Amino acid sequence: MERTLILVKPDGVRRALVGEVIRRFEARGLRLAALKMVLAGKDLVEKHYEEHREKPFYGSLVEYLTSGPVVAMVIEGPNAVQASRTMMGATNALEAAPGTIRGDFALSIEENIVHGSATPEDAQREVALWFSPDEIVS
Ligand code: IDP
Ligand code: MG
Repeated sequence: MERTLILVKPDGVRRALVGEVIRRFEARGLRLAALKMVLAGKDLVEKHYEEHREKPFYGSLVEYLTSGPVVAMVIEGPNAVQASRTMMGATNALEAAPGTIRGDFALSIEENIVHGSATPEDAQREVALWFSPDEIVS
């Protein structure tokens, strides 16, 4: 059993893909353990993406993530991190395989609909960053 953090990013919310993203994870057998809509502040997003602080796209990335509400969720199941990453597809949506969320709904390397933790260690850190323990339902 594993938990991971998923965000429907502001472009996904604007394009009304929240239900579609949740539907796919649930249909696959991953269980929702927490769910909320958040207008994320700069501080939270900067912490979330701190690994990218030195990248040339960091400023633009933080602006994108704070450009509107995101829907944050914790999903759980066996190998939830790997399973959800595979379902999301490649970071560059142009290269994401059809059948993946990014491959079906996006074309951009930046505006790519969803975030999912990349490793179980990242997942632990990110779940704790976005949710307090009492918001997660076992
Ligand atoms: P991931 O979301 O697939 O884990 P990361 O490399 O962790 O990809 O990058 C985080 C986010 O930063 C991406 O989802 C995307 O929104 C954005 N991003 C990544 N690489 C680039 C880039 O080269 N240009 C612009 N935005 C990028
Ligand atoms: Mg990443």
